[in-house]
Amino acid sequence: MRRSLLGFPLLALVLTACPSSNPAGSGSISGVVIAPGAIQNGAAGLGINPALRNDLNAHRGEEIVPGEVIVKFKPTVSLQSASSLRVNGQTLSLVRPLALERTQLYRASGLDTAGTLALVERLAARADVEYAVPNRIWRALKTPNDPYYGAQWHYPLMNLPAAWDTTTGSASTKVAVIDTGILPHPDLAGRVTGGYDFISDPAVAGDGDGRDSDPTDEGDAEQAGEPNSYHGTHVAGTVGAATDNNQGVAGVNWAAKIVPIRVLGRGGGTTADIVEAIRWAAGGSVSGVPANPNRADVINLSLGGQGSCDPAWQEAINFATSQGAIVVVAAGNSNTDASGFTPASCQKVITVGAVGPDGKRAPYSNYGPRIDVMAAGGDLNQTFTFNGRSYPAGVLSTLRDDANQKWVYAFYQGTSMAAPHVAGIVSLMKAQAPSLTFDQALQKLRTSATPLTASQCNRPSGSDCGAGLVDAAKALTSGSTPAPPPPPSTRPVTTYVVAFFCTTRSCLDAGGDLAIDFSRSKLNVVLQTQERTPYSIGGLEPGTYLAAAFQDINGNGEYDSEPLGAYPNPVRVANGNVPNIDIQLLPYSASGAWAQSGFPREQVARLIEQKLR
Ligand SMILES: [Ca+2]
Ligand SMILES: [Ca+2]
Ligand SMILES: [Ca+2]
Ligand SMILES: [Ca+2]
Repeated sequence: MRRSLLGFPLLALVLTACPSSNPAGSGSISGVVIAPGAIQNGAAGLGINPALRNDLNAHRGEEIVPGEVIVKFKPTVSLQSASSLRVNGQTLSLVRPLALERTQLYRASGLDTAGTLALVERLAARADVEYAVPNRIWRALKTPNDPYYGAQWHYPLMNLPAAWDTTTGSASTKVAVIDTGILPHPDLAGRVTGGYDFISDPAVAGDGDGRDSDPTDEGDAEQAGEPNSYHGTHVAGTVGAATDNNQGVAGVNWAAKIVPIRVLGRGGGTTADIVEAIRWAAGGSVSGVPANPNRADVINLSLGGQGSCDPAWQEAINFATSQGAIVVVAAGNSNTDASGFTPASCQKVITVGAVGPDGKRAPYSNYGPRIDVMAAGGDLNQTFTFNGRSYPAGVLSTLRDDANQKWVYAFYQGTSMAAPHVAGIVSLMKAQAPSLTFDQALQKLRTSATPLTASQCNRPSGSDCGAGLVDAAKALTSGSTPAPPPPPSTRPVTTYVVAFFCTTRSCLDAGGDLAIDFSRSKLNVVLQTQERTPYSIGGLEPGTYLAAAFQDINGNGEYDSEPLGAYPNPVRVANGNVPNIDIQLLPYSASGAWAQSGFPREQVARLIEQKLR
């Protein structure tokens, strides 16, 4: 069985062995390169803080070694004379000098934690002491054992490992994911409960009927040849993939149940279906639909579109909030003010913008006064390295590769990916405080966030990125928390768009193989910065072309086996421009499933090399 690239059989080609360059024509094609996952309808490092303060309150609640104190003396003191100290009726004997200037570790016997802290306070008050601190016990932050966890840079960026030391969630918390439905991905096993399919139009639903109790994702591709996004499965995996199970990826919440509610099918979803889904998610009744036994504590809406919030949306959200559900929404991916988007502009929602791996606003993310907080949404135009392999810096979660019929883990970018991080964190907050209200959750998220500067937000003011990047550890505790680890180092991605010259009108030869003359094909390099990045390839002689896109993820100057994408039909070019030849890149998987082994790598690489030289 031949592999196919969006319908094109891929095999060794009819090779025209004439590398001489042909005269350029006056034709061209243009369109946009679409990043993976764009949805229809818009849609144990220790961060040790040595706490050089002698404020006792700063150490309350910390785990310390009873009786042990670290003392730094002022420069005038001879350490020779400090082999023992007498303070507060206690004798402290020297344990050892520390590899810090004028600093020694002392121990007193018979002290409990409170006694030790009192001793620290007395020592700190001495004229010859620069500082005294308890010998605090630190533990490795909770990191899950999932093999691809290390590629999930987006969790440390939001300080989740430190948050997981406080809580990894509660099985009694429920998070409704209102999206394209769900697939039975093995790394979601045991994490999903209940749900419903609210798509009332059978043609949109693709499952042969209107509303039903099975929220399985039947696909959202509008036309044959387009990939299904399985967006809801990716979003659900971020909220709560099966975690610490030695498989795949980790999720934000390790215990909460995900309630999948399907509203987006072929070409998107409708206001009528979505507002009823929101109401039902929060425990409200909807005519013709059985009562929801899994009332949501948190509702994630990684969808939306242009237009300010209309009364139907607002009424549904008000109802959900009145029932105690906290609604988290994506800000939108149009690099514009979120106030012109729904549900981002609604009241009583937590509106989430996206940052890339560098903590800066992602180039696609909406901004403006309606943004509450920022979260990791990824930037597929940057790459990072994990275990010696380069990956695009998207958000890594659960997905399906239809072409190879495999469960995979793949990188998507978008505010759709940022929102479920926050929904997951709010669900962790709900595990700690089940009665947490919308206002309390929003306040806590905002006050604990790390503000973005104007430069980081790429706006005149950092406040266009709301209160800043969510810090999960700070949002979950009132005590001191370690700072998040530094972000991964990244490099930009190069995108190549190629117009392959076909030697037949179908681009196939009699045997069904691709019929391409590489010497008459043209290539362009595109700097991809948005969900939909314009491209054009000029100098085309009249003929039939196959338009495709590739990326160089590992920065070696050659395109990689994934991601790739192709326009599904041959393109006829005469002496003018052929517009709207839009190329959807397939997702990039951590597990390598989209690699198209039959594709003529060497020939395309040669084309790229010629262009780059
Ligand atoms: Ca149905
Ligand atoms: Ca269904
Ligand atoms: Ca897992
Ligand atoms: Ca490469």
